[in-house]
Amino acid sequence: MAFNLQKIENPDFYIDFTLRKARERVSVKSFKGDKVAKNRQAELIRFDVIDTVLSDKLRNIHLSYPRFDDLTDFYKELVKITIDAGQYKKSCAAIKWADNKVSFFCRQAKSRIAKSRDLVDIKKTRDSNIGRIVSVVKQIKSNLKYLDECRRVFKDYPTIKSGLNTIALYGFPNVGKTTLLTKLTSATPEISNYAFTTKKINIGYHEQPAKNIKLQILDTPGTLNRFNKMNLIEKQADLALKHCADLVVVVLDLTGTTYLREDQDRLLDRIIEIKKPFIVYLSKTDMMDKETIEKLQQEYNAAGSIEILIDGIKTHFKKHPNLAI
Ligand SMILES: Nc1nc2c(ncn2[C@@H]2O[C@H](COP(=O)(O)OP(=O)(O)OP(=O)(O)O)[C@@H](O)[C@H]2O)c(=O)[nH]1
Ligand SMILES: [Mg+2]
Repeated sequence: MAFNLQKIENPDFYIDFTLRKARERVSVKSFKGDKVAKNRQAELIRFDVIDTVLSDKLRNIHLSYPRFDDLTDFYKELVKITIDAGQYKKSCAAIKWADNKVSFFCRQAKSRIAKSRDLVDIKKTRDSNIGRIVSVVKQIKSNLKYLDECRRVFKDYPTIKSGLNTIALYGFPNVGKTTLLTKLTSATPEISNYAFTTKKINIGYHEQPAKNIKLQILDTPGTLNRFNKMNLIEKQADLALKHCADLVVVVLDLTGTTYLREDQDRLLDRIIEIKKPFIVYLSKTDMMDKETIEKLQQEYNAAGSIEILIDGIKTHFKKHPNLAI
């Protein structure tokens, strides 16, 4: 999972859980002094428990759900296309507001109870502040619900690490991108002889510790030449390409068994348009004769084997002194 998020419950769950914990704590304590003193001690403990337990729950939510502004560009864009970013921000802020309010009412109640010499006043203070706390938590009902909906969407986000040399495998459906990922890394995603097998971004790591090489390789779902009417899966691939890839490997299947060469050529224009460095890789060369491979290698300045591709990748990253390779 890209974000480590906990399941969110409804307000009644948090309220019941907290008040029960507070009741349990108060009931096991024995208090000293007259009736007023005993009640005062009990209610001070009750609000201590309410503050700790409820704030803990709310704080866990607003700390674990990432602030939109802290997200990388890739996740910001992904959030924008998969959920309502405005409503997400508002919901996070509402949880924080509720957390502060709960603590405020607990402090207010404790301060008044500590000074009170009157049993009725102590009970009144307790009931009115518990009432306010319950009302605060009920007020964020729709925000809690929305954040839990977001959690279900976030669950399917790819976990793309920042700070690693990242390569995106890009190309038409069925051309052999996932097969290439399995040759470069130990990832084992599904490979099938039909288009659109890959429906999410598969991630693998190519590591050669002795040579200080660590590459993050993103196998993107197959794309077609329809940049203005992409579905969500294609949009994800496009975002990974734009925001995460330091280098793109364009996988071309020029065996004539899948897509037309002219159509596949247009993907190269796309890469040039978004100004990404790229290497062309010819897949399925075992289905071609030697002369054809040599001709295509020259025409596209392409890698016609996995060894040549790895050499090309190394050469590319060596030219970037900031990168680890
Ligand atoms: N002969 C041969 N077949 C290959 C090669 N690479 C892939 N294939 C076959 O081509 C088909 C598609 O391979 P995938 O790796 O799933 O292709 P993909 O580009 O990831 O496909 P999508 O996920 O649908 O976009 C499978 O049947 C593979 O076995 C290759 O180098 N040679
Ligand atoms: Mg695939």
